[in-house]
Amino acid sequence: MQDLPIDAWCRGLAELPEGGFVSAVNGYVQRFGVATDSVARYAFFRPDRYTRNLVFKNDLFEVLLLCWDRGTQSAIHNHRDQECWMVMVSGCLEVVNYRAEERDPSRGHCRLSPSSTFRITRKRPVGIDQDEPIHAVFNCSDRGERAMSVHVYSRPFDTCEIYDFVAQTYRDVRLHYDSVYGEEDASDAV
Ligand code: CSS
Ligand code: FE2
Repeated sequence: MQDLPIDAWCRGLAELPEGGFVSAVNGYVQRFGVATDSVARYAFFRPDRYTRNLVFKNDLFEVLLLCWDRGTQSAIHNHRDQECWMVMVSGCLEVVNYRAEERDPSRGHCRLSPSSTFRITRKRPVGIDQDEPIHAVFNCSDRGERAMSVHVYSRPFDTCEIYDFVAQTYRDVRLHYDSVYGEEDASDAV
């Protein structure tokens, strides 16, 4: 695997053909990693939650740098039926997948069961399995270090469903950027 600076990595993605984009990205993330020292201008951490930092966006896909401080994790969520790839820049993430056992949209009810767990490392980028689209993500880095991951979403989406495992409910939430092209976006930050 060859590491590229993040801006060159995004330009390479943008050159992939739109027809067959999914398999082209599968190959691309296996061949090219993101150089850790190239992401500093996009990296904003918060101690209480992970941050979403926009690096590149066109009609077909967006690239975000997600910054995971010690102990942070995502809610249980989905990706609106969009494709997602995750590439580690530093540290390690653990993904817990869930299966929807029963769902009643009329009352926002969904009962989940955990299905599988896996880790993403620099050597092992992953695509989210469209058959298991509900997941939560944890920073599982050794010695409680920070983690950074690059996420490709195709097509871009700005809402998702989040799930409450215990209450067996789910609802739509809007997704926000904490920074856009390296600028902290106070108006849009949650
Ligand atoms: N999908 C989450 C990150 S965990 S895969 C997000 O975009 O915020
Ligand atoms: Fe996700």
